[in-house]
Amino acid sequence: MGIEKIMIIGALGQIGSELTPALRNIYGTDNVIACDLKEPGPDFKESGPFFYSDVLDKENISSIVEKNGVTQIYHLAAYLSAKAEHNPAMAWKLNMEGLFNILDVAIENNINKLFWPSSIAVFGPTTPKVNTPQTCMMEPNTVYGISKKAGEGWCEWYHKKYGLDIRSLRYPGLISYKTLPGGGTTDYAVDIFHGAVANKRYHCYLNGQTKLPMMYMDDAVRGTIELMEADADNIKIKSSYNITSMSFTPAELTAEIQKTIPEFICDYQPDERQRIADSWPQSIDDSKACEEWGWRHQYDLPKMTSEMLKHVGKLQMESF
Ligand code: NAD
Ligand code: AKB
Repeated sequence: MGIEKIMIIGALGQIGSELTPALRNIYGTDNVIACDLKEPGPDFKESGPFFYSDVLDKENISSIVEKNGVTQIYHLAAYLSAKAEHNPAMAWKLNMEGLFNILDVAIENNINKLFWPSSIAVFGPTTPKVNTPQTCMMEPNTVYGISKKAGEGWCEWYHKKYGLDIRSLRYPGLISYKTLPGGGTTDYAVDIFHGAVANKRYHCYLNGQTKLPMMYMDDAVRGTIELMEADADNIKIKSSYNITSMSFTPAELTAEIQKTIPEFICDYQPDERQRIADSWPQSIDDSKACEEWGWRHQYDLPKMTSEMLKHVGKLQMESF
């Protein structure tokens, strides 16, 4: 096989801003093309090829793929859960039409491999909440969850009909410090660190006992690349793999932060995101990912908390 040329759509988001440099380290800066609807900051712009592009503009995406000889696509552009509930029509359009455009561009241009992320949002109130299995009752009741479940079905269908090598992970809530999250229900687990470091205070929009599956971004980026580099024969699940690292409640995360910042206070003012969180699993069974392509998480709650406090603290020092 020749040199891979990788296109990342939604490269300026929470995942893309960390996945892009990680892929550039492996495949070479010029072989990883970042695309987004937003204008990048000067650092990102200077760090490698960038194209302003809208995933809903199929012709434009197709021409970038053709002109640059793209062989792999990572499609990350989507409306996340909380934002999608406020704008269901736009969320459905972006999450579904965007995916169809990429699936079709992939077929028309003989793309070798496609990555598209799903989410724990595919599960719903009738799903077993603890150690949620790979395959079980899935009746999501959010716009976002419905779009991710439909997306998983379409990925399987494109694989069956066209043999497209499409790989996917059901990410839990992702925790990172480089870019703020983009409108999800699990965002509190990032915001809380900024509140703790800046003001020693945080108002949490979920109640203290809401347990959700979470993952530190380093694990998510490494897992994504390992999935994409795994031997195709090992990727038996064509919808999307369960993966996880840890599960905790806001009260447990607060207690972990208080080990370093004892004065930190978190209070709880649940809003409409509580309903979304209550419909999702508390913990995930990721044994299929472990067995089939060797997934192992490296960050637990104490290790993630210590990394986040260190990096968020550094960012706040630099901003003075
Ligand atoms: P994000 O909202 O931080 O980033 C999305 C990026 O897509 C943004 O930079 C945005 O400008 C761009 N974008 C939006 N509309 C676009 C369009 N029409 N054309 C091109 N780009 C467009 O999202 P994220 O957190 O990085 O998530 C990426 C993917 O991972 C999404 O599919 C999301 O559902 C999935 N996911 C994320 C999490 C998480 O916790 N972050 C968890 C589960 C699944
Ligand atoms: C969200 O909260 O919407 C995302 C997700 C779990 O998909 N972080």
